[in-house]
Amino acid sequence: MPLISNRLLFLAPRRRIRSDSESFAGPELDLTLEAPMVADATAIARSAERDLLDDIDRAIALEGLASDALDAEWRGLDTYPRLTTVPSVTVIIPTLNEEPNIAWVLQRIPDWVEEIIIVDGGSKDRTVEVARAVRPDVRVVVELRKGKGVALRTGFAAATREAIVMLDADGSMDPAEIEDFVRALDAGYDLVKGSRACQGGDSTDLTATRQLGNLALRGLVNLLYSANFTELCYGYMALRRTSIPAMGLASDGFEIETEIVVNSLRRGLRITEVPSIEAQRLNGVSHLHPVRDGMRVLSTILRSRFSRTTPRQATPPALAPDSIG
Ligand SMILES: Nc1nc2c(ncn2[C@@H]2O[C@H](COP(=O)(O)OP(=O)(O)O)[C@@H](O)[C@H]2O)c(=O)[nH]1
Ligand SMILES: [Mg+2]
Repeated sequence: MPLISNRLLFLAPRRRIRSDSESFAGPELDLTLEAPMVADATAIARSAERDLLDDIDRAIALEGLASDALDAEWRGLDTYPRLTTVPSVTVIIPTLNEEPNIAWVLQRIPDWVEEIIIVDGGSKDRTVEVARAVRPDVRVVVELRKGKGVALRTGFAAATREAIVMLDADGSMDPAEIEDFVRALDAGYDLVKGSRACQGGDSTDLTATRQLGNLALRGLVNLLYSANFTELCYGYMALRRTSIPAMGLASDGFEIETEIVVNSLRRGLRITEVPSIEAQRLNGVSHLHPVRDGMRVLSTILRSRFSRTTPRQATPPALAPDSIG
């Protein structure tokens, strides 16, 4: 049984049927026995039937329910237009001064994503206020220690859903692709890497220096681990939350993305790539320094490959005192 289900079960609305046939005197069960329709959640959300989703009285997770247990649930309800299961997903977005970009990103996150966590590194602008205005349900965690790696590890510790998708706040990654990542996790992978270099992927944000660095570092990882990745230094990835402890993550900076990949390789986790199209950041400049951060990536690769111990989880970063849920 996949960990994540992205199917909706549509059942006949009992209330509606009841009012349609007031003289009904038969057994209760007959009211509702219309064959359940299994539908793709995302397709429905996008289709003309979208308004059907609005009147869901009660959603019940059906994962793992045997059919007779399902039947019991079914009988016990007063009203239930639909029973539904949706993917259990947390999206984690590290932010550092992304005020002009964050709204664009949040507005494009699919509505079936259950949890969005912003890990803010002490932005001096209105990043957090804008995020809250656009998505009042966003969880904001403040992590004042410097670095994208620290921010992500703090986000991982705060996440509560089964699947975790890492997304940048600068508008370079299209939130519509979240669905592709979640589908791949659902198929059984522990780690799903976005790739700008495989068929269907692309980037307009890669400078020549970065492209060269990525090529060399990716080649090294493929060589040392007998892998055949088309991509290495790219932060659009999804992970199964239960696999994170095995990754033994301890990186503070941008090398976290590489650490996730190489430590997953060492631990024999199931990894796949999905195509991703990277755009230029909407506004502002990158926080990455190609040479400094490239060296950190290199040392992460070598350390992971040649250390004798298997990756162990670093003490989870403590949430900063001013973290807010
Ligand atoms: N919380 C936090 N987020 C950061 C930090 N550094 C970068 N980020 C975020 O990490 C994401 C990627 O950073 P970016 O500057 O776009 O790097 P690039 O995509 O590699 O050029 C963006 O959403 C940044 O706001 C940091 O020190 N703390
Ligand atoms: Mg960026």
